[in-house]
Amino acid sequence: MSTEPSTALAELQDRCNAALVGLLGHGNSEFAAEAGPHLVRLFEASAYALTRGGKRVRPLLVYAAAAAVRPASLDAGEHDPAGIDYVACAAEMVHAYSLVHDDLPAMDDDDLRRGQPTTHKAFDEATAILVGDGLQARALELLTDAPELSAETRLELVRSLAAAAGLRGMVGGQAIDIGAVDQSIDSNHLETMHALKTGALIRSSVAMGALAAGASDEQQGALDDFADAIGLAFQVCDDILDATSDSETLGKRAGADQALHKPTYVSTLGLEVARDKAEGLLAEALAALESFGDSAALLREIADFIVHRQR
Ligand code: GRG
Repeated sequence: MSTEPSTALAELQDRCNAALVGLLGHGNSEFAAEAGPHLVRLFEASAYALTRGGKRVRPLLVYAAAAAVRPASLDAGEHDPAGIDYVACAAEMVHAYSLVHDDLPAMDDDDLRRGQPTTHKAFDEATAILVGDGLQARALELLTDAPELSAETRLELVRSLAAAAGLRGMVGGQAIDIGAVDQSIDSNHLETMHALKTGALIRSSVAMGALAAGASDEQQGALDDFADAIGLAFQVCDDILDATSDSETLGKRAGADQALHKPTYVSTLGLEVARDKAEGLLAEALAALESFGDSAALLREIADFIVHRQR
């Protein structure tokens, strides 16, 4: 059981952090400086939202899924970001955008994120909206530019990420979430909401890593099963942490779901059943990886970390 990422995962987090800085800023600082102080500020706000803190779960899933299919896919990229880094960063950019918008007054209205003031507090609301819009667009641009990948693969990657982020994915789930405030919903309805709001991007991160590494249909199917189970486990654990931890440990407001009258796995199932559910989903996720043998070691470590993390 691991509450912190293993050394291998920490190295991939570092790799992703370096790539994020390069791929957000590449060629942009001169461009922004020429365009004036407002654009410079927007780039600063984008870097603030993207590069400060965060567990990097989605990029880790991209790297680990690629490694499960083709371990050599992680070999390059020590200096210049490789194709897989572009894909990992695209997943993180969409995630970071969703957090910036989720924290806005019209959404959850939060002041704290990743242990720092939320982007609209550190900058202003209009800037935070533009940061989200810009990060989402940049993510798709990265997929179209990803080196070493064929045009067909890039197109499939764009399709996967755009679908996961959109009306039938994360944004659709957010709409259900907003509508569920003050409502008591059954666990099936809760599952549908989270499959879209949180699960779709997690599923796409795994699928994109596999796609970039040239997965067969059979491998992709097994990884979808893994992703569905671990995506739901991620949300169950997020609800448990929201109910049981504190804001300093989480780096975001603890107890937010209860304060906002949102139904959660804890409010719907109770704490103990929610904990059992998370462990059951972890077992399901690990079972889906059986055919991969040792090449899925990183995916197993991430799954364990997702379920046993403290923040
Ligand atoms: C307003 C146009 C518009 C769109 C809104 C806000 C939004 C789209 C969707 C919300 C999706 C969302 C924020 C889901 C929450 C998922 C979740 C549990 C996030 C926390 O993820 P972690 O724990 O965070 O991986 P770190 O900070 O570690 O990256």
